[in-house]
Amino acid sequence: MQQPTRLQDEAARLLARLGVDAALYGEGERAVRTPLTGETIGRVRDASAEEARDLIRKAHEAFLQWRRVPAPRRGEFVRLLGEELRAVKDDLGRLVTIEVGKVPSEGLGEVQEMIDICDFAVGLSRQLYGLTMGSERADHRMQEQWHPAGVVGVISAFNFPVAVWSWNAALAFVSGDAVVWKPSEKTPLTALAVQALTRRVIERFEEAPEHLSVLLLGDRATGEALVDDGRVPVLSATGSTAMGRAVGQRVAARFGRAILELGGNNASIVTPSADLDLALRAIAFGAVGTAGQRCTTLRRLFVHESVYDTLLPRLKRVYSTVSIGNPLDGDVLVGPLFEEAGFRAMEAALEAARAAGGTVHEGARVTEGLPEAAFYVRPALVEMPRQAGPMLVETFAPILYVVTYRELDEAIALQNGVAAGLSSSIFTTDMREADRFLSALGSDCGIANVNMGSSGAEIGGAFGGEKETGGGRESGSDAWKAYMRRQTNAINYGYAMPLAQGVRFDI
Ligand code: UN1
Repeated sequence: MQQPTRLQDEAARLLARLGVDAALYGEGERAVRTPLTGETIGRVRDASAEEARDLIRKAHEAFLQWRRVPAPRRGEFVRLLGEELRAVKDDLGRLVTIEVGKVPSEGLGEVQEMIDICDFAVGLSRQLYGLTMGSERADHRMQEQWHPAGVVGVISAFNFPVAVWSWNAALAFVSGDAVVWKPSEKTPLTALAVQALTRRVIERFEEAPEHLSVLLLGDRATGEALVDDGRVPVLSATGSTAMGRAVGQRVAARFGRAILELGGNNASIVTPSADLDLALRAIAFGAVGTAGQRCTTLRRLFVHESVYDTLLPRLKRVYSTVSIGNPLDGDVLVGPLFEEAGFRAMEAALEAARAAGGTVHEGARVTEGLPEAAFYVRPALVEMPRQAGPMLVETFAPILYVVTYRELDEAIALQNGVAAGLSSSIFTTDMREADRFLSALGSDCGIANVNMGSSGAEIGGAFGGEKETGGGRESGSDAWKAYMRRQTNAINYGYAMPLAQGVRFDI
């Protein structure tokens, strides 16, 4: 037998501390690899379609119990979940770094996002408000109520392996729903850790049924079992547009509700009045941070021609000097790409950019002192003659395309001229420009920021985007409504039986 490697050892130690049974990650047909070195750090077993159906049934039974628990008590359950997350933040953040390759502050930031949404959901548990309406009939009143929806299915992607679950789960739990989670088959270890800590909270909390939170490990077939199950009224899926198109159609075919959070091809506009120091920092984090693997990553930059020659050399300097490497071995800003496929996609996009007349700066693989089975790259900055070719689609890698513009409306049209509609931003100190960008004639994205980058949203706002991003909203604001069912009530407290719209039906 092979000796366990350093990272396999460390992952096992973290998982044991996080309360995961060693049998769950020590054996199984699916090998889990770390992008830091490419080595295997665990093995897991997939759920069969039959096991998946059985667990969904159990989650449905749990929902039937959980919906009877008063919402503020459900909030207390989520408060305990947040407490548990606070206690394990360092270990779970470190495991995110090992399993996904994020630099430590981003691994920890992901866990912080989980804590934040728990806090938000605790308050929400006393604010699941309905409305009252004036009735057109005498001695009548109308109101709407929000009731628990049922089992919420969550399909999450590799790049935010645990936070995405929490944005959905925290809202679902306070809404009175049970949750069945199918994480990316490539990041099962962090999912096992989150499931273990959720189970601890379930055990501590008397009113919580055992299967309130269920984890389904597996690939597409397992995901399909969840997508097609009529006992899952709400299905939230995060991932590629191709995946979301398939999931959305299947869920619609059975009249379920899909919350889709799909690809982004996010842009920023740098106007003549922009504070360039601030813009530079925001652009660097947005385009280079997380090695370009956020759905909110900045991928397109429209720079006014009057500031192009000032901004571009500064940007080039960032791209040639930003620190890249194994985040466990030193203080770096850019970790590895998650897998070889991302690297190949990056190579192909850069090739296509050159063919479209682009000038590519940097973007090469970094191998010195790094393991061969890992894929580290220097992020690429590409000057494009116009918006064309690979710039029109999302490549999940650190590539920033830059184009100049003359008129703000032209820049807005370019920014809106792609299929995705997730995030966008403008750098300006001109009030008119800022508000034009935020107006109905401005950005067509679900997120539009001023003097900030496109990524790194807080949980307090609704998160999601339009067009091929899928239209779903998760996290803050009133996103909770998608996890509940609305009921309209008309109540007659009088002695007559008037009909609406003046209709008469006298028997
Ligand atoms: C994602 O990449 O799927 O706004 C989500 C952000 C993070 C979430 C990213 N809060 O960048």
